[in-house]
Amino acid sequence: MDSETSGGTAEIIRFPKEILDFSWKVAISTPEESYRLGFSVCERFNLSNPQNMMKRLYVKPGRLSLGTVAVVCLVGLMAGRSTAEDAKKKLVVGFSQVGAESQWRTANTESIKSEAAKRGIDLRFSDAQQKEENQIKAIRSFIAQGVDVIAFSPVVETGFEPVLQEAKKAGIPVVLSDRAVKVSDPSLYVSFIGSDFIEEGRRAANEVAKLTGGKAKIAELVGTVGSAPAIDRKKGFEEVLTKYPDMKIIMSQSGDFTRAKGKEVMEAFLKAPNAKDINVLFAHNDDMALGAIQAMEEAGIKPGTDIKIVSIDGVHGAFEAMKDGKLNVTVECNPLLGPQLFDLIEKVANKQEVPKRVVTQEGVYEQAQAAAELPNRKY
Ligand code: GYE
Repeated sequence: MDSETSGGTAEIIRFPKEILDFSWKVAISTPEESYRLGFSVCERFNLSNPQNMMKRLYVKPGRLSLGTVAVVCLVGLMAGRSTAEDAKKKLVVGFSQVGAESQWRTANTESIKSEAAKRGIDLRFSDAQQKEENQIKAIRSFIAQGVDVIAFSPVVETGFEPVLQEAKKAGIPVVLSDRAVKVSDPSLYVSFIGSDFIEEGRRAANEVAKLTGGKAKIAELVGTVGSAPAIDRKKGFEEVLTKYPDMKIIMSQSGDFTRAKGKEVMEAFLKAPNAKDINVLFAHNDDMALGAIQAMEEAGIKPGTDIKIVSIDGVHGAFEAMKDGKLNVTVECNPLLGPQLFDLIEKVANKQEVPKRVVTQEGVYEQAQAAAELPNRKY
């Protein structure tokens, strides 16, 4: 008999040997032993209030009848328990993550996994290693598994329309986490939770203006090409630059949101003929800024002083670098989306109304605040 579908008695059928063993041992034991045995079985099966139950059994006369009563009680309690469990079927969620490219991402993954565990959700987690094709494959596999809800953080904005149509056809709702997609049919996802990346870009540019008095020759380390945060952070940053005629981006290249590529691209920037003009680095995330700091130090340049650095995320490493005077500003982007994400997912699974867009709350941190703020940072 299939225990998932058969209701109360299925749980009993799963443990017949333990039940029989218990019944037999109780029948041949002294009352004290039977009490102890019964107590341990109650604990083994996680039955509620074993103490009371065994007290009740203990006062029954005769060892054989005690054993019988014990088994009957156990059967009843376990049947009740499994019925309750069946009624509360686990929610199955498929989550396709971008990868493990940055400290931000690692914190985001941890937040999602721990929140799912806390809520007893069956999370099918898949890491796309920053490749869109892996993500499409993962989503297809979630559809084939018949999960209740699909959530994902799209590596890039475009190219997901066909697979999202497949999910829609299968009747599986999709929630976007952290990054957006561009689709012609907005009904292909139910909700999108994440930061306002355009606003982050604006905040970064305002900080550059503050640091330089509005005179900046900027090298820009762009995030993953085609990703929502790279597109929108650039957009917000450039929007503010239009107000400052003496602030210009003089070099711009993608470092794919990783520390290693951030370092590599910064090395190339520093070899350019106009490298001496750079007085600001704007990095679309902290990891790339941290890689660039290393490149500057190796080239004998003082990061944070010779070249001012503004980046986005607010990870621990950025606060450490600010404390050491090597990074000037980090614009916060909160990765701890787990609790809010699963609030949304649970509502979606229960067919409740959810907002199409949920924006996370974030701040900006300057060097002078770093030491005091560091112990409070959760990622
Ligand atoms: O800024 C970066 C990560 O999508 C907001 O992705 C996220 C970005 C984050 O790799 O560090």
